[in-house]
Amino acid sequence: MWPDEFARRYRERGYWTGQTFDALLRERAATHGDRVAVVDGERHVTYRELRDRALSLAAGLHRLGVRRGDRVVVQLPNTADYFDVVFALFRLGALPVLALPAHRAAEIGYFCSHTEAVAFVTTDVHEGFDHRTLAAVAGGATVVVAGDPGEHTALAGLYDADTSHLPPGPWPGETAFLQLSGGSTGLPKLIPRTHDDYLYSVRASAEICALTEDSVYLAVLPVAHNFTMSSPGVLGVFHAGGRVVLARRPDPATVLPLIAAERVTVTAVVPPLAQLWLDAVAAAPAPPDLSSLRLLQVGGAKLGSTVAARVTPVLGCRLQQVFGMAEGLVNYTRLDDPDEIVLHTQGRPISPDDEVRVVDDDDRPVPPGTVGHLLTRGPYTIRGYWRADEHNRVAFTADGFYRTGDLVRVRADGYIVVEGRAKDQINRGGEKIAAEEVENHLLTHPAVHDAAIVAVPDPYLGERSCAYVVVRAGQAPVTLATVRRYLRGRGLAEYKIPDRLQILDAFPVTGVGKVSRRVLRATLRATQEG
Ligand code: OOB
Repeated sequence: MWPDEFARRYRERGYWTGQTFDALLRERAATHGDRVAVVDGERHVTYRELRDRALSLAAGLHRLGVRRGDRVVVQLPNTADYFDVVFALFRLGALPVLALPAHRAAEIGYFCSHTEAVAFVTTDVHEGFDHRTLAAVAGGATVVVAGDPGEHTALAGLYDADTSHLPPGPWPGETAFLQLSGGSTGLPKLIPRTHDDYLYSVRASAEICALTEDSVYLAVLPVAHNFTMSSPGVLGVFHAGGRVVLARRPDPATVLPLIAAERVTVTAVVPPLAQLWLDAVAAAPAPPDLSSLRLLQVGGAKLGSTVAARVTPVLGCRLQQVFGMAEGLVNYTRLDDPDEIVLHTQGRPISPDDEVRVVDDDDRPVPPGTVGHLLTRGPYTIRGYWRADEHNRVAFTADGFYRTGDLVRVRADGYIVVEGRAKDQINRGGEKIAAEEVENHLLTHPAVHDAAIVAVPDPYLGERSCAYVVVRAGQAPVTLATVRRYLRGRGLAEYKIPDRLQILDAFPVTGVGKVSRRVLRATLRATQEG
């Protein structure tokens, strides 16, 4: 948490206003009660209904034993249920642990055990996968299922008409939920966000993106991801009193008709999706009606300027680049910025109190305009991961700056250009893969003597992952198919499964003594082209 002098400053400057998520929804139900908050297929939920549903679900979850401070792993696709669940937990002061629909047994099992979750809320079947099978790794957590619950607790059965026994809610300075880090270590890290800090980023983002009660936001990426949730995302729309339309799938065939039918004004995507939509619209024999669309936000990975330049001519809307991270700092190009900025930079920070430092390998500031490591501190950037003291000593500086792992250049006008990455992570079209996490799984394979996961360039996703493997002497060589099957069998999310495999007799020798895995990965990356 923030030292007192910082907390005081952030309050004095009006960033931390003392509002909770529950209060936000209560206020919106009072001011915009009859307006539609969420559209999920045929289902329309007004602000008043959303607030009522969240309260009665809070009562039911409380009856089930969920208490303030408890952790609840939430894994739901883009459905109206998601909002009932998270706002119910916010009301109780229980902490949603925001898992993604793509997560499987390895991730969910770890989240449940690491957070000692009291409940795991998921769905029945989504994209062909039966999420109820994950109950096997939920440990002591009560399994709650949206849809057909099988042998588990039905979410639908938990809405309790009697809310009189609800205890008082949390304080705004408390942790409201745990967000997942993209990660660069063996085990995913959890990010504690408070009501105060998160809602500041939400309100400020809604203002930067000029959201109003007439905004219609299409949620395409998973709603639990920081981009979709708060940049300005679904919460920014709720703050403004607008309408959230949920897309079950991100493909053009689903999304383009939805934009036309619901008169969507703003949406957010990762670069590969932007490219896919652009290609689909450009190739359509009869162009879809995108006349309502005002803004396409693109972020999560670097957007090439060639793709960026196609957005306005093809879609007829403005482009906004978003460079953010679940740990905090979010940068936006502004709606009135000239093309030069919108096409070629990743924006500038939300807050005048976002501190941005660009340093060399020894933490010394680099000359203005040169590339270095981005460090940041501010009113909505965490000071430490949840229960990770040891890792926090390396992930943060002594004076509280977060080491983003991104290599950037800050222009004279304050705009940031992302030039690369110094963290052991693969950014697969916005989905983040921690090299060490996948390597650790690979190393459990009996035929694998050593393994390194490295990014390879990809024209569509930006990067894909390649597993470099040294096979154990006397063992039959592994193939891409066997490696992929093996990792799936270990319950790893599909996006983390290597796209390619390279078998090596030995890893390149990179120096004397113990070879650093970071150096090894860098060497492998450098030898890739050959
Ligand atoms: C967003 O959040 P995360 O936590 O999934 O990933 C953060 C990392 C950044 O550190 C950076 O490495 C990369 O994703 N990144 C970008 C980028 N936006 C994110 N790299 C280059 N250009 C960009 N525009 O990805 C996220 C969170 C909130 C809003 C938007 C994205």
